Amino acid sequence: MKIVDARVVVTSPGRNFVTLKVETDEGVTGLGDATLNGRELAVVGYLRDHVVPLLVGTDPHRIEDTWQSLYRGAYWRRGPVTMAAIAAVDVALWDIKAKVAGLPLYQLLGGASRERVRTYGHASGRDIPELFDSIRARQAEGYPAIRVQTGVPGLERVYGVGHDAASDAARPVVEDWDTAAYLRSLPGVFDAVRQEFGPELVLLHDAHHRLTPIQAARLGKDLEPYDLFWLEDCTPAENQDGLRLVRRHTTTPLAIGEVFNTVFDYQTLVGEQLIDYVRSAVTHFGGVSPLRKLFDFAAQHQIKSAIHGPEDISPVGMAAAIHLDLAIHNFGIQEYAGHTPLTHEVFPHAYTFTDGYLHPGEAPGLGIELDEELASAHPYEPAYLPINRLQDGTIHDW
Ligand code: EZ4
Ligand code: CO
Repeated sequence: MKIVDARVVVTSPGRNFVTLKVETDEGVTGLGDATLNGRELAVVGYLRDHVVPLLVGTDPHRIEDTWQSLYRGAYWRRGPVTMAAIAAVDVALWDIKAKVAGLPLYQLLGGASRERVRTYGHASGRDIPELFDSIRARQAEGYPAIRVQTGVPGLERVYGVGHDAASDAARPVVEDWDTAAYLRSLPGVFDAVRQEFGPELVLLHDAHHRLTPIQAARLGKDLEPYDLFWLEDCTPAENQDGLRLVRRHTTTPLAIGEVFNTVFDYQTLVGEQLIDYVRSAVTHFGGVSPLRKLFDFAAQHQIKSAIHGPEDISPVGMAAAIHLDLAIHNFGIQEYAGHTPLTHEVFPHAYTFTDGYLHPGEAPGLGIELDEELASAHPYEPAYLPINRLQDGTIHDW
């Protein structure tokens, strides 16, 4: 079997998505997600100019060898553009192999370790009443766990709260930020949520990398009475050593990794069990092959999976995630923000979301298709995440 062509399709049925379609001489095709939110076209160029010419003529069954040749052969290792491009190839080749076998991908990954995949959804509100309404809406959709984000008194606009969360402007919107006000207000928000919704509702919170380790340690301690499932991205983790300080001071479980792209980003965090959940997405971590290795490494340290699942991971990336979620033993939870109805039309899929749980379905391969005609009717639109500035105008961490 040989790869005869590979094409990159960019479409924006709500968000921008980059999809690689690999074609073989036997007519079997495979899809992979290469969407890097806000830097989409850099990955398109990387794939079209430097990866597709190398793929044509190779054996699609040699997934590990192809991965190693793209990773090591590039000389320039790691980085989100490179790893998103390699991820798309890896996932497309797994799709092809599973289709040839006539099995859903999860069967090739060891088969189901559970009946269904638990998810969490997003609730947010500028104030407490709006937040409660949002939590009730997620509960009505069946979500068994809910991420809670709120406005901060004195701040006009906070990321992910009360407006379309991620990429929403052709130039970055400026949002303001005040860490002290955030640290003062958040414990009271969780106190109110617990009083209204009781002790059993599974609650999460994402700090979006905005704190120093000592601030994160304090927040983790202050949130302990509210029994969070996790506190996510409490501090920028390029400096993995910083998590030692956070960990020493709080028993609030910690989740990190949505911006990471190789196992090297996790060496200290996992090796010293400084976190409880690894957040990397198939799409940004080089594909199913390396993410499965990360989960095995994490399992040795009692750390579980929690694959990133915002709207800016395409349904192709989501399908790959759900197959892994079903198969691995140390599954924790799957983030699931859902997609626009048009996105579901552009990417018809076998996976289902029922009563807050996902299942990859039984179609051979990933169980996903791309309607190229509909995709081409919705071309790329420049879109960037907002940026944070402090009150004096200084740029702040995410
Ligand atoms: O900000 O996907 O946990 N989820 C998140 C997301 C990210 C966006 C960035 O593109 O933090 O909302
Ligand atoms: Co996050």
